[in-house]
Amino acid sequence: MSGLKQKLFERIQTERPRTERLVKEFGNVKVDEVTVSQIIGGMRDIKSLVTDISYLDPFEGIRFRGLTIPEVLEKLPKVPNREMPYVEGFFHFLLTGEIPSAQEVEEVHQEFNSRKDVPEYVFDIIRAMPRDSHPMTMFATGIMSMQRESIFAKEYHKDLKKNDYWAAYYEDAMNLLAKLPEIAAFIYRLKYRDGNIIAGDPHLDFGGNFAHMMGIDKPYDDVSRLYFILHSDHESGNVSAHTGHLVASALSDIYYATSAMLNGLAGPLHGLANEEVLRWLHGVMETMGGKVPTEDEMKKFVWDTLKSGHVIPGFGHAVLRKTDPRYMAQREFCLKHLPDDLIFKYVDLLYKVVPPILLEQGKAKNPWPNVDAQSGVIQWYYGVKEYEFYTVLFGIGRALGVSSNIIWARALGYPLERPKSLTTKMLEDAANNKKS
Ligand code: HAX
Repeated sequence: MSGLKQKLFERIQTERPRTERLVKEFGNVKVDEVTVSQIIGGMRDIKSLVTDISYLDPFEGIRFRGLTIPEVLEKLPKVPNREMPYVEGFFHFLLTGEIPSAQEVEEVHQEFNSRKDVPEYVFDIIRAMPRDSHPMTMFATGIMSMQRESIFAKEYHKDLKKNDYWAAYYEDAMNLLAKLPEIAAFIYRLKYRDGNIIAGDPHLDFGGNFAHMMGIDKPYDDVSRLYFILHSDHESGNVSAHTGHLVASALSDIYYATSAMLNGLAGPLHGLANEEVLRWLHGVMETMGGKVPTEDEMKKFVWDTLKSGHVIPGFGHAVLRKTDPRYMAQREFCLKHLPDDLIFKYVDLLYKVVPPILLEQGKAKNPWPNVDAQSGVIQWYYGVKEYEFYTVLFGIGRALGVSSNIIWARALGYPLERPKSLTTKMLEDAANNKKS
């Protein structure tokens, strides 16, 4: 058993009794009440999921395993002579809650290396798709096509015990995660670089190798590490994480669950917002003839967008009630590496102009920018100008968090997810009962 799997196994032994005791001794304790507007309104804020991988406080932002983003970036082992931590070490941390040693990071790196070869049929399938297919469709399809490799799906039919499900999911997750950078870079180079594919370099770490296969020089390796870490998890109620959790709760394997979660991430109200931000900004730039608009000009663009019935992409959030710390981490990167970039200046101006407008409009509960407002700017600056691709980058990161959550859900024996539906008449009856 690998070091990471052994550590995870030990952690599972100490965590299982906590969950079992909660259900057995405190199963009837009330945690929350549910209102009609929550039922109709997308289940906002109903406390009905459990995860220890990350927690999202509306006013503080995300903590991964108890650490804020600045703490994660400071405490996790860094790639020598680079600013950002190893993605491998971060995944170890998400899974076990422990900051890995350099040796443990190296072990995860070796484990990914031994599992990274992508079956040729995956490339054939992606190649056979119409070239104008969205990269997210190609990514989800490539992953889905590998479902035949699932160890869990095979072992399930061979007397696999429920307590051991997690171990088969772990194997599937490691096999899949190791291949994601190459599949994503393949899609990018196939679609946008005339199919000029760059082979991976096994000596490079997860983020470094991805940058290498994309064909982009330093510091794009650090950009990739930062991206994958920031986008990994946002507790488990967001569309992508929740989709992955839901699908795997039917004991669908990690390939089914990951391609499903990517399909959720591909929506413009979720991960696709990073593409939408750049599309919207370029509309503004075109109208402005490439110059930075004045504050008043930018305000007019924002109001025009709202009046046309569209949302301002990259602003607002279902849970957060402050500027997203993932936005701030990327902003810091921009201030350090690309302070004079034209699009960064646009985004900076939006940071000033949009929140007061959304407040004045009085609809959005959170007028502040989210992760997607800033992420495309950095990609564009380093040459990834095909903004359709940005959500794929989000997807690689999100797969780290979704896999961690799914492995733990199986380890703790969470059952099939199945909330109860009511009819509209039943809600009306409940409302009338309350009135009388
Ligand atoms: N621009 C304009 N209107 C907005 C808005 C924005 N950025 N954010 C919210 N609103 C509107 C909503 O559309 C809604 O209007 P209606 O009542 O007419 O339907 C109203 O304000 C109340 O919405 P809310 O309760 O504040 O927000 P929700 O929880 O319903 O939705 C969203 C959260 C993120 C979907 C929303 O803020 C939005 O559409 N933002 C723009 C798209 C975006 O940036 N998405 C990425 C979010 C982060 C993420 O998941 N990344 O992957």
